[in-house]
Amino acid sequence: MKGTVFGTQGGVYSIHLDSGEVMDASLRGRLKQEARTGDRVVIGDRVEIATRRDGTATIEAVDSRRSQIVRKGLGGRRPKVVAANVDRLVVVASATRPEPRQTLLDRLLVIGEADDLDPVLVMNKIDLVETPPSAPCPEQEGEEAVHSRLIRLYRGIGYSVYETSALTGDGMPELESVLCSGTSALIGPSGVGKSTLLNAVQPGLGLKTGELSHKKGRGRHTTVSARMIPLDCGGLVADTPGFSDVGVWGVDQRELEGCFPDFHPFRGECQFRGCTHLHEPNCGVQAALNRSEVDGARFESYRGMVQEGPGPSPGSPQGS
Ligand SMILES: Nc1nc2c(ncn2[C@@H]2O[C@H](COP(=O)(O)OP(=O)(O)OP(=O)(O)O)[C@@H](O)[C@H]2O)c(=O)[nH]1
Ligand SMILES: [Mg+2]
Ligand SMILES: [Zn+2]
Repeated sequence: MKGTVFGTQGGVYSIHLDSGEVMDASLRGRLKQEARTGDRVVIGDRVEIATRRDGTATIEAVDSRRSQIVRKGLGGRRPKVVAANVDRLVVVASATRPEPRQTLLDRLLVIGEADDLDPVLVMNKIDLVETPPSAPCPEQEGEEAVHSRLIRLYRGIGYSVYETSALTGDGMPELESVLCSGTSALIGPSGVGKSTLLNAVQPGLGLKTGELSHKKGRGRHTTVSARMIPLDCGGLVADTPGFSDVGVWGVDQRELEGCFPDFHPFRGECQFRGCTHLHEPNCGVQAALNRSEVDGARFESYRGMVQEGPGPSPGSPQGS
């Protein structure tokens, strides 16, 4: 019997069989060995299930993945496969509480670009920053707010940016139309409202959500394990645990450069083939940067990722 892994917890895998039935299964011995080092079975994986006479079920085999979302913690922690066979990466940030951080968003977008996951961006909690039309707009006097600058930046690059409020429902129909087709995965920092957004898309899901910590206004890592959720409207969507930092795994420099669509129009102007845009003379991307046609902070994100290097691959034995 074939099925898809919808959840994993403590060695128990929740499987949705293609027949529509839902069952728990454990890993077959051989796979268990591999699981210890290799993220062998994650949500979204297509698996072969066998049932024993006593009614228990085991995962006998795992299909090769069409795509996988990989993230690594900073500080050399082993990379982790978050979800498999996803069509679309939905990067979620909040306009405030917590404040959006561009370095983190750039990295998450690169993860999406590297695996051709059509990344889109959600700027949630827009209700906390909206100024009523009648009130004088404080933003016109001072500097542009961080979230507004980021929305403008990413739209300028060509990304779809959805401004939402799970609280008031603003922007939700647009987000729903994205999530209701294919398989999406929501990723982003803790506390931005990933689970709350899904509860709003489908009332009754009852996903656990958490208040921010009062002191730092950060999320409290409420969602502890990733889950695949079938939406009544047709899509499949993964809710994943938030995190505070993310490295970019396994993307080497040549590939990385291709993960910045904002560099593309200028690459043709580089004098050297395979230009890294970091130190070569007559570089089209550097020239665009000097003309402010490439965002300075985006370029710094790129430089940081190149310097960090590709790191180990997921599933490689620890310490190698
Ligand atoms: N004002 C406002 N608050 C929101 C909105 N969306 C979520 N929140 C609140 O933000 C807090 C965190 O929401 P969660 O859904 O738990 O955040 P999460 O991204 O799933 O967090 P992790 O599971 O820790 O990764 C909760 O107190 C929510 O009520 C929104 O659109 N507006
Ligand atoms: Mg959550
Ligand atoms: Zn160049």
